[in-house]
Amino acid sequence: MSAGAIPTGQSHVPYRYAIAIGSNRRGRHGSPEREVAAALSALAPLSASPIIVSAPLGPSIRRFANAVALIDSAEPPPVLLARLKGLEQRFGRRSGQRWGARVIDLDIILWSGGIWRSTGLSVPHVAFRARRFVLDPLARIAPDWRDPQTGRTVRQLAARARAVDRRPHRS
Ligand code: A4P
Ligand code: MG
Repeated sequence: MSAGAIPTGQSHVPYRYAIAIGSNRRGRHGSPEREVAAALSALAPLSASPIIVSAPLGPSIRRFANAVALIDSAEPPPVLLARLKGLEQRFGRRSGQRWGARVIDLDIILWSGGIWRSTGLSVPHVAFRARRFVLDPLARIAPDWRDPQTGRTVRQLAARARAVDRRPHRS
């Protein structure tokens, strides 16, 4: 296990993952908040953050519901990603425009194995350090998890992202 990883404690399952969940479109479960709640149930997490509402980052105009879940799994990252994509399909996510409105988006943020890079998959997630809609809920459930790339804890990354948000904007 690399230095940036967190131990999985007494668990018999080899890997721990932090999964970010986002929705900004109604689906068969109802509102985006309900879609996120249903995804949390489907993932059967060890722990789950509260569901937050966040302003959209990027071109979408619809507000998002977001949450983060911690799960233990024997699946290596590409196998877990395939399962998450299957779950997105079951929730009725249509493929198409990147960053478009979506019933559910499931991203792997961190895993206990440190850094993973393969075609179409990077863990840690490349953008999570700048995203309060990931860091704020993640800090509620895993503040001491260390990012293996920067050596910073989730608590520190969340504080930095908040500080960036507070900076006066120049136009
Ligand atoms: N991929 C690479 N690394 C990963 C990873 N760690 N986890 C690849 C998951 N997927 C990963 O993702 C595109 C491809 O990224 C995947 O096929 C996978 O091989 P996608 O989910 O199919 O498409 P996407 O969601 O449109 O792209 P992406 O990159 O996940 O979008 P983002 O960056 O997550 O942005 N604003 C708020 N407030 N809240 C949000 O949740 N989400 C987005 C989506 C934009 N703005 C938002 C939110
Ligand atoms: Mg995604």
